[in-house]
Amino acid sequence: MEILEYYNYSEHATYSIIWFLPLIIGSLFASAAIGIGLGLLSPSPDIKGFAIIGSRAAGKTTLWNRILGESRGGATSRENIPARQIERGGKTFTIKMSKDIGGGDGFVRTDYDELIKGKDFVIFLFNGYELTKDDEYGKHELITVQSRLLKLSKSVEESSIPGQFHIIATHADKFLKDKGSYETWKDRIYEKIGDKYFKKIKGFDKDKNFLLIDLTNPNAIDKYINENLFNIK
Ligand SMILES: Nc1nc2c(ncn2[C@@H]2O[C@H](COP(=O)(O)OP(=O)(O)OP(=O)(O)O)[C@@H](O)[C@H]2O)c(=O)[nH]1
Ligand SMILES: [Mg+2]
Repeated sequence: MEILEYYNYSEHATYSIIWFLPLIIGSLFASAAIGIGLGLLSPSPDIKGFAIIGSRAAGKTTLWNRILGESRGGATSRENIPARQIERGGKTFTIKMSKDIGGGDGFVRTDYDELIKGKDFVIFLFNGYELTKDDEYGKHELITVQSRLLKLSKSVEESSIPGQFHIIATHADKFLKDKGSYETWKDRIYEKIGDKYFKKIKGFDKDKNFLLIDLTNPNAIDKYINENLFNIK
């Protein structure tokens, strides 16, 4: 009896499979198509888009050079960075098309919004050493940074990248004498610029989004790029 029931059951199951076979195959195709569609819509984690902006001679080209393995020099006007593949930590990443732009005020109006749109991460650089000085250059750098941060807050608001940015004071080598003074200088620069300029930027967290860097140290820069831009630990 038990055996009969077993056969009856399996027979019924076989018929069901035959009846529902077209449906099963159809839904398999449908889910594969949805999967491919979603894959096309949401970028793979290996596709990265960066915008690097900031004041004059802050180190934008130096950082791009390190990311791309190039050695361009001199003040920049506007250089296209075509989409390309790069190797990092044994992995291949695709970099979205971007631009290396100069640090003059004129580029803020013409290029910032366009550059930030559609990117995954924005890096804002300024000359931290210059900003700590009390002469006219220091004052100019301070005003430039304050006004650019206000602009950055609007661009971040309009894009979909809250929290996905770094504000970096460069030229740290010029005033950091020992590792112990890192936090002190970071605080000094932060206070000089003013809390309110940073806090306007959606998702800003001083510990996560504000850094002090020496761009002349290739090992330190590679570490920064790997860990922060490509998630390679
Ligand atoms: N000491 C020191 N020099 C730096 C640092 N970062 C950049 N430099 C130097 O500063 C100069 C300007 O660097 P760039 O990378 O050309 O700066 P940029 O922001 O692209 O400048 P523009 O295109 O003119 O806006 C170069 O001589 C760099 O080598 C740093 O952290 N420390
Ligand atoms: Mg440049």
